Amino acid sequence: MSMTVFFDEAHRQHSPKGELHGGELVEPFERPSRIDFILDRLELKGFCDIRRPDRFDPAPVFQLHDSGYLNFLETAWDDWVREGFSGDLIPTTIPARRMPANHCPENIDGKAGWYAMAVETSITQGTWEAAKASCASAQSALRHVSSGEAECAFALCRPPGHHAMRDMFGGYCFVNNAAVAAQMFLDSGAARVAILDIDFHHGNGTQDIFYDRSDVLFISLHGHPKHAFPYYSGYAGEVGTGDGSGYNLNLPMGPGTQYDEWCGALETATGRIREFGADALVVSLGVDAYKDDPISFFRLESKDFIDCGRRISGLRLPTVIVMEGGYAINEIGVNVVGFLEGFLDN
Ligand code: Q9C
Ligand code: ZN
Repeated sequence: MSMTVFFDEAHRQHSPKGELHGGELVEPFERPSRIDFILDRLELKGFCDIRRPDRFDPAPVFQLHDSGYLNFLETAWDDWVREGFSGDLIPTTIPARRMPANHCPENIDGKAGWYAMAVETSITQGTWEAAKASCASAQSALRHVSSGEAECAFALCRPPGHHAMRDMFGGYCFVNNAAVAAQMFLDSGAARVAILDIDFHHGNGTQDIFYDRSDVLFISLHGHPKHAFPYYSGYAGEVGTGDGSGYNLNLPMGPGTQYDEWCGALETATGRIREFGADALVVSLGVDAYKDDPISFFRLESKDFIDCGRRISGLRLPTVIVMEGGYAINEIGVNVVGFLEGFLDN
């Protein structure tokens, strides 16, 4: 088995000056250099098939996301500049509990808050271009696998996607790349697709998009929302609704969780995927469960990502691996590529 990597330099166009963190604007944790560290490690480890994605296909994106939301992403920066602002676009107000919130505002600050699920994520001039290019990588990886050309592929997406809901951005995410890949697996003939999200944070966006559907099983291993972003989503009691009831599985874990416990949750997840009878798999690969991640609280070691990749590979499914989070940038390459090596080694 080999692993083709899809990646687009256009990710650099999303480079906000600041992230609202601890009452200050700090250099964003989700920064362009994350990709450089991963590319360096891929090269060192002999992953030489690195391709630029081909065209961005808007159709599955419009199928999963709200058109008003996508239009907002496309026009937000120009509206912000027209309003006379020159800093990063960060909304100040969000529709909070018990506000009627029946109308999307025309004012750009209000509009940005309407479409936000959190306010740490800045929008800049090139954000929409970068988000489309990121999604295009997931789409090309998907075509590479669904065509039967390969058993697996790695979409080195940036910005990430799993916090992006049907009509909301946040958590550094704008377009839900993993959800788009899953939908495209279905559109190319799969009957049942599983999404396994091993990023430290709950994949609230992916959960939101598929919450009422039984053709996509969503499973997330994450820091317990009592203590971790996104705080208002990710509890074990969130199991899906309507047709989707029983097709959403949240496995939250507490501060200090180590690989023995985490791996038990992973085994629960793979068992559920087998029982579901998935015929394709999307992995939301964040490596922020790593022990030294600056914004997370699990204690996985670098070798654990290798073992994790090996176990997921044991499902023997056509698989698209989509890059999500990971902020310990000095080790991000080792951890991501370790996962890929473990996956290929099985
Ligand atoms: N002030 C992903 O890993 N809040 N997103 C962090 C630091 C946002 C993480 C708290 C975390 C978002 C894709
Ligand atoms: Zn994360």
